[in-house]
Amino acid sequence: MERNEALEIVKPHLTKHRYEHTLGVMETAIRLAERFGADKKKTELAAIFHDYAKFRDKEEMRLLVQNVLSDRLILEYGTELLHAPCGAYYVEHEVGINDSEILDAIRFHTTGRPGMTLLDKIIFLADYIEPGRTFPGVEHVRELAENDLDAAVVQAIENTIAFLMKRRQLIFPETVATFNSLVKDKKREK
Ligand code: DGI
Ligand code: FE
Ligand code: FE
Repeated sequence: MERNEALEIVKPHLTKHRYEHTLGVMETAIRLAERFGADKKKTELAAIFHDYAKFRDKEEMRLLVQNVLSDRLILEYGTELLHAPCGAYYVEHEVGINDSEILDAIRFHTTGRPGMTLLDKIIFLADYIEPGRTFPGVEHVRELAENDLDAAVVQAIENTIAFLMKRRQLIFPETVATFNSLVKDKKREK
């Protein structure tokens, strides 16, 4: 699928602000793919569709997770997490993309997962550092992403977990498992 066709499909599902975020993620992700050697077409499509379900009805997504995706746990951690796994499902069944690497990058773009693929990391990070993002500490993650993808991902996760803790929000166990997995990989390198 060509870029413009994909953008036309996703556009009506997003607000103007979220569409601009998506363009930022796409451009950032492609730059990361060039730098770290990922497939550019897969990166482009995963980025374009990563927030496809951001504005879907929450109740519809809860039912999908419960009845079709059979994931009880995620339902206990607030509604923000739903759009990632539900997005992967809708992109497969409504848009017709069936590449499992693209679908996984969408599925895990909010929480990560232990043993993230290169494409997972690129989409996760591009979502965090695209030019429209202004979180405290984002500039440091952008610098890390210049030459150490894993260091950048682990820093983004640290920031997210700290942000959630400060607000007394629940931390999804897979987010912590992703952090642990990256820290273990780092220790093994030494
Ligand atoms: O969809 P975006 O806004 O572009 O970004 P995203 O998919 O990373 O979603 C960010 C939201 O997800 C933000 O509100 C924090 C929330 N989030 C990320 N990790 C966790 C989480 N929420 C909970 N409860 N637990 C997590 O581990
Ligand atoms: Fe998202
Ligand atoms: Fe996003």
